[in-house]
Amino acid sequence: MAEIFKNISKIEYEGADSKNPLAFKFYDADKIVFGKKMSEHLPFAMAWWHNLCAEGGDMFGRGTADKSFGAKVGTTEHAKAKVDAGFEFMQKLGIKYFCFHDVDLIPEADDIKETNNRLDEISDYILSKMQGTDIKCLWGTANMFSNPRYMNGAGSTNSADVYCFAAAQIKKALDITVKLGGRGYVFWGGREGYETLLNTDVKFEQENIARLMRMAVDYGRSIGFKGDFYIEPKPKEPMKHQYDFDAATAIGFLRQYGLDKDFKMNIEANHATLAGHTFEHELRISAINGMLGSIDANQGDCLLGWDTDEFPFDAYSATMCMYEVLKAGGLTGGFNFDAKTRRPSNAYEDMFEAYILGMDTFALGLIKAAALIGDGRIDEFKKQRYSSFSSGIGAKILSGKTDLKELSAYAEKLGKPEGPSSGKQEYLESVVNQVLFGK
Ligand code: XLS
Ligand code: NI
Ligand code: NI
Repeated sequence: MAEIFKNISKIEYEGADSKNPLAFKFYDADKIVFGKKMSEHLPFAMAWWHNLCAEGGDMFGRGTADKSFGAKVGTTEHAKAKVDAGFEFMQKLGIKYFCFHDVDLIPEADDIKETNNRLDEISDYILSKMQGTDIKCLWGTANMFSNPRYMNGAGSTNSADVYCFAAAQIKKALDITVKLGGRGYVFWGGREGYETLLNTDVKFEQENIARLMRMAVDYGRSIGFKGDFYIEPKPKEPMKHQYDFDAATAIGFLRQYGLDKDFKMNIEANHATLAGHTFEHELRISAINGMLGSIDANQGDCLLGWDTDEFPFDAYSATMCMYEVLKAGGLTGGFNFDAKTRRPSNAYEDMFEAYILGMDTFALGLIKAAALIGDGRIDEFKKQRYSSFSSGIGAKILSGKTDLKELSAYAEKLGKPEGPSSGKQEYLESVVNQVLFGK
């Protein structure tokens, strides 16, 4: 089969001084950082939809990038050409995983039976491409937001018939995920939410979503899926209000419906900021609840109020992300670049340069997070900050063997509390800068 990205050869690590746009400056796959190879800390994945399907269209204009890969768009040949392009792309970058929606792989037919036949054919083709490479599937998902039938939601729809189509898509997407050896299965509830309470029974809708997820778990386990199911929280867009607002909300939902043993979070940076949180906040909330699963690696724009899905460039944010990931002992999933090149970045080289940027940014984040932990000042400060709970009345509080009467008597005796001590935020921020830019 003909090479698609002809003038681009395998991307190599050349180091921080390299001026070669098609080389890694920080991502050195085999380099050991924090006890493991960089490639093991950072299982990167290619997002089929942005990289192989999206042509850069927006609300005001059509696409600018050619993603035909030499075939007529909308045909089976094109679906296969995307597979060829995707595998060549991943191999040239040394990316070991991909993520997909069902309808990223093939053009959706009017009849779901025909769509499923096409999915069988293309997944056979993907499987044959996987053989002889070390490329694997990170996660699959069903697109239950683009087709007009989902205008009132998928699991949250008011139509029992539409609900069955959602079930059918999930069943097939799970079949394909298992066939391709996927590590995870994602639910992103793009249309699971509402525009107005005037027409919406929130409790009914949420219970129905939970029923669908329960059926997905039961079916997945019955066909041998051992991986994690993920909820990818996002507060808004396309809906005004989406049920999986943020990690805390999604975790509460999973616990409420007894789904917490099978699910974890897939945290997307841009969704975190849309929810009014930092990326690291969402990671920390997931981690402390034992639910940090996977990451959609991208970034938003603080001047724009929507999901801009930019390639990660912010080294501070990547450092704080990797600090959380290292502290949590790693991910069960990976780092999926749910990101697209800007509309005017429409050449093949831009696809590569975008991934190089993303991979280098996370490599930098990893190196700097490991250095922050190695430096120790931040962790030590945090430990000290809570030290009043390690002895005396503090230790008694933690033991649970006290009550309001005793604590009140203690306070009265003191008259006035000692401390609390300074939070020292500015000092800690300067430690971060010193570690990031000191050498
Ligand atoms: C959209 C979501 C989507 C999910 C997969 O905002 O990020 O791309 O990752 O359905
Ligand atoms: Ni995403
Ligand atoms: Ni998103």
